[in-house]
Amino acid sequence: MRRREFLILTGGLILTAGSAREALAQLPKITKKDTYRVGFAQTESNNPWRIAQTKSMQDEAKKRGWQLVYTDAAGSAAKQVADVNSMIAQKVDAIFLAPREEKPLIPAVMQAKRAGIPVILLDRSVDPSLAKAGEDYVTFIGSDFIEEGRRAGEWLVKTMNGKANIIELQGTTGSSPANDRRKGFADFIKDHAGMKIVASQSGDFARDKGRQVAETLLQANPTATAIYAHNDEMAIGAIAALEAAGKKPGTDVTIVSIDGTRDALQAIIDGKMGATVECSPFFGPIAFDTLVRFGGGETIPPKIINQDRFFDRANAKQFVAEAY
Ligand code: GYE
Repeated sequence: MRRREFLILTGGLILTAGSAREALAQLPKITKKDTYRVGFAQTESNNPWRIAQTKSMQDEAKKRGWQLVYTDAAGSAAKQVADVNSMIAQKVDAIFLAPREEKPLIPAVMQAKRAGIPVILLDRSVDPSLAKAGEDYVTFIGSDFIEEGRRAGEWLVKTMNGKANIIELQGTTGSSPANDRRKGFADFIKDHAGMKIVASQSGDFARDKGRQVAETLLQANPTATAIYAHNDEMAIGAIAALEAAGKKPGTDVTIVSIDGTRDALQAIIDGKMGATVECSPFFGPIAFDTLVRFGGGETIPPKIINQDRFFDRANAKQFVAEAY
C-alpha cells in the first residue's frame, strides 16, 4: 500500500522529472516531399498585422502548391489549443503555430510532439522553461522583442531629452511580445532618472481596447508626456483618446510604438505619432523555407530572427505605400 502511494506521488508530483523525460524524446521528423499539407494556427484576426501575416502564409502555400489548413483562434488560447488538436487529428505534416500566450499553448506543442508532428513557432514564443526548441518544437521564427522595446526606449530618451512621464500600453497579458517589449524598454530607460513609467496596463494589442485604456490612464495621469504602446493598433487607439481629451497627439504627448502598419506610418507623416519599430508580419517565405530545410534533414537553429527597420519622420513617407 505504502509503496503504491509513493509511486502515485512520484508520478503525479515530480513534474520536472516528467518534463525532463519528455524533453529527451526526439523531435518529430518529416520525410522529404515535394509538397506538404501544413496547419497554420492563427491567434486572432482583429488587426492589420494578423491579416498581413495570414495573407503571407496563404500566398506562399498557393505559390508552392501546398495545402494549408488554417484556423483562427479569435483571441482565445483555449480555442487555439483545440485548433491544434484538430490539426493533429487531421494528420497534417507539420504545424505552424503563433501561440497567443506563453504558457497556455504548451499542451498543444506537447500533444503535437507526442503525435509525431513537428511544430514551428511563428512570431510569438512559448515559456522557455516549459518547452524547448530542437526538442519539443523545431524553432521559433520572429522578431527580437527585447530589442524592439530597447529601440523604442532609445528613441524616446533621445526625443524627450531624457525626461518623460510615460504611459505604457502593454500587449496581450502573458504573450511573449508583451513580456519582452516591456522588459527591453524598462531595462533601457532605467539608467535615465528622468524617464518614469507613471502607468502601465494591457490594451490586449487591440485598437479599441488601447483607446479605452489610454483614456482611463490619461485621466488618472494628466502630467503624462509620452505613450509607449506595444503595438501600432493601440497607439492609434491612444491618438483617438488624446484627441477626445482635447490634447494634441505628437505635440502634447509623444507616441512611440512597434509594428510599422500603414496607419502608423500615416500618423507619423501627419505628426501625430513619433516613431515605430518595425516588426515584420511577412512570414510565408521564411516559414515554408525552414520546413523544407527541416524535411531535408538540416539542423535548424533554435531561433531565426527577422531583421527589422525603424520608421520615423525621416522615412515614413518613403515606406507608407508599401506598408500593410
Ligand atoms: O506586434 C501585434 C500582434 O506577435 C509580434 O502581435 C506579434 C504581435 C504584433 O497582434 O500587432
